[in-house]
Amino acid sequence: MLAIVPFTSFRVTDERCPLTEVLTGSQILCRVLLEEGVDLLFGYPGGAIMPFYHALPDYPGLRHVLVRHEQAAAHAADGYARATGRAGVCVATSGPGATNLVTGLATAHMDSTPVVAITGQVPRAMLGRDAFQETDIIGITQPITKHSVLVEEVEELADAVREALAIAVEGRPGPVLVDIPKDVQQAKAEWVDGRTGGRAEGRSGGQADGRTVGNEIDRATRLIAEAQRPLIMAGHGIILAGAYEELRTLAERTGIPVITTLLGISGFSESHPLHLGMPGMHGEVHVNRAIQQADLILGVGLRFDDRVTGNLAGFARNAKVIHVELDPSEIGKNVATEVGLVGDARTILAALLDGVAPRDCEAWREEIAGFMRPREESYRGDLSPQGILGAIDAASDGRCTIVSDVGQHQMWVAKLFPYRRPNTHLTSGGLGTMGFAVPAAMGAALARPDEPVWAISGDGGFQMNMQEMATMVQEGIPVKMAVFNNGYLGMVRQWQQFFHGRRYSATPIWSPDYVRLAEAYGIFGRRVERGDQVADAVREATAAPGPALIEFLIEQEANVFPMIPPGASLSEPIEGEPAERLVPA
Ligand SMILES: Cc1ncc(C[n+]2csc(CCOP(=O)(O)OP(=O)(O)O)c2C)c(N)n1
Repeated sequence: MLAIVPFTSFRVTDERCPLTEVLTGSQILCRVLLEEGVDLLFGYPGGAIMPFYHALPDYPGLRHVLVRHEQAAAHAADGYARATGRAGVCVATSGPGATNLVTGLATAHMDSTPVVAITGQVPRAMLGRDAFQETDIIGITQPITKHSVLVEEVEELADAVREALAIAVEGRPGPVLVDIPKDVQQAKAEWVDGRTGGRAEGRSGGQADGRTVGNEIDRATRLIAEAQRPLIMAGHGIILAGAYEELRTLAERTGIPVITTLLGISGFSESHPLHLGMPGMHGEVHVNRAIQQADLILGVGLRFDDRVTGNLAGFARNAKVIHVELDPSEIGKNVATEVGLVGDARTILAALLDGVAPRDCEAWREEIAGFMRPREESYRGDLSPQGILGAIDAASDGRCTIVSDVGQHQMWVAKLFPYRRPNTHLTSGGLGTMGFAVPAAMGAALARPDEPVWAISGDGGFQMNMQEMATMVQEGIPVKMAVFNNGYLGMVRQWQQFFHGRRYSATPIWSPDYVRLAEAYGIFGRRVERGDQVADAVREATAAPGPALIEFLIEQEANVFPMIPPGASLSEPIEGEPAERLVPA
């Protein structure tokens, strides 16, 4: 076959001599991305990144998805990363393009997901002169990235990109930004056998794993053996480490009930008899009571953040804490820790399994069962979140990924969907970013082409990134979208009802006609007003070949219960409509 070689100063030498080419920075960038296994980019072009976009068509192995807003590129890369465990890559131009990525990078940073952002920058000679579309994106993103670099020489570009992709995924994952001045993208360098020289030695450092020593494991196994009321609290680290089997085996061997935090959901099957539910602000009453009664909490891969603990002074006062965490700075940060086990959740759980003797916690589980009560939600009528989520589960034969936005629906999606398969619940936990679901679902859908991916949003969050329907149509990304339309920024309205004397300031929100909107994009659209319409609409949307949008007109003033008021402890839940708790605004 005839190979067509683009004209470069291209020199073929005999076998003993290295193959040397002269490439532009942009070509080097494309090559390195491909070599490192990247095949998908979410981005948006502009002046300072044009040399890269000029080179891109020569590398058909790099699929580029043109988003409609750079925030969506970052969230889509994040959704892809969460679904695959690989780095998601997004691209933007300098100035406004780069700053539009910021919310997405902060989201990835808070939830430890590996996103690599590649930004164009003004030419080196213009740096620091307030040039057109110049922003110090390195400075802006420093606190919300794991690492960032301004590439000052084309010879450094290849290693900078390799390093970025490696740093994003290794240890505790997180976002990395590579800022590349336009003239570095245009500059040429010799490319010798896949390298540009420079720092070919690679990087040193990185997080060593398994730093936990044996006697700490022994102390932990002893505490597990002695505890009368132990709980496992499983966080995102279970999913990031793929520690599903180890977690299940540990739970089954000891009979210890498992709590999954918002980001730990789908780390442990919800149909497992040892699964208890979600803790914290909107956690189940029996879960929070179990925490308050526990004498041991084995926290795995989580931060003990304030949404989980409530008022720290009143959190799990009878419990000793064993904290398994890859990032040592998390240990002891929020809760006092008896034993800190530093390392990857899978490695540490495997080490614990070596030492943990079989036992059961039947009496304790019975005690917890006594805390359970029928779920009380405040929606009236038959169009309930539970019914909608059940229909979504049924229409996909239990094989779908749910990406939720932020608000009341997020809590319903967290608590009411029966997650049975690993890593099938994606949401913005730490930053709580409205607008996340739709673009993140695009990334997840491209990562999981063989199953339905549902973006579930409120009418507020959906309107923050609904422009991405155009991306889905142009790129053939079959995201199924559910809008829980209650006519309010529901979660804020709920706080106004409970704590601000029902003063609904700036929370009623108008929506367009979503069915006609779907029509305008040429996609399937339905409005569901009654419970008896739910199953058909969901089935049809699932079967529709491309993206699909369903608007569910849900109860307008339904509330999420239970709720721990801000500043209160887990022992002080609001369990129903709180008329007597109203306080003046
Ligand atoms: C970008 C962003 N802005 C503001 C908020 C604050 N906030 C949290 S929940 C919420 C209301 C969400 O309303 P909606 O999307 O309609 O969902 P619902 O709560 O009604 O289910 C708001 C405004 C946020 N989390 N993110």
